[in-house]
Amino acid sequence: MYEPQEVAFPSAVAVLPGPSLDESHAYSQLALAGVRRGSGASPAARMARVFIYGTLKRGQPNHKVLLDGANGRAAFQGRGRTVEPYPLVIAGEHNIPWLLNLPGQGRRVAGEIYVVDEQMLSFLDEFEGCPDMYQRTPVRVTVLEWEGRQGTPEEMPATDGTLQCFVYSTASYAPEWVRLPHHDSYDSRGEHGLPYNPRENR
Ligand code: PCA
Repeated sequence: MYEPQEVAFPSAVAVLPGPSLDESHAYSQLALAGVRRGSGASPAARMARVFIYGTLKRGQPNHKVLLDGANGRAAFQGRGRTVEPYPLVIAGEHNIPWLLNLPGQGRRVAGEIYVVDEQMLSFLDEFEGCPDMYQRTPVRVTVLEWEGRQGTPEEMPATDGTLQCFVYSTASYAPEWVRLPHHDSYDSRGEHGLPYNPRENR
């Protein structure tokens, strides 16, 4: 478990430090613009940034779970690409996208950056079968488009244009998956011809 970092609002200006992948930096230190806390939440409720590259993206089959307030809160902040390349493959009988935790192989992967509350983070852990199927790991992302709230420097990318986020990647995959085609931007209906099979159809 992680210790919540209590930071007085709004004085802290947290510029994310360099290349360290200490996962604590994937947590936002402030309550977030566009994400209202539930009435029972503490004022220091911690938010986390998540890099979404697969079926949770806008227009993809599972995006609706991010919009459902019953799961918690999620706010779109922008788009980016992983700093490191990773193999993003579509595998298994249900054509599921997987970011293999092999930094340095594959391609720089495009995705969306969200800030989520702890309820949504727990929901996503469960939804993604974490830690058995995917593991939630830190990743550094180059921000390409930013819609985070103006005037909150805490939430902006560091001066080098990168942000640290969580990502659902996997280290528990069949070895032959590394040899599947590597994608750089997932679309269930892409030319690969491997549309995602939604859970309700399985
Ligand atoms: N859902 C997560 C991981 C892969 C998937 O389909 C995502 O969209 O980032």
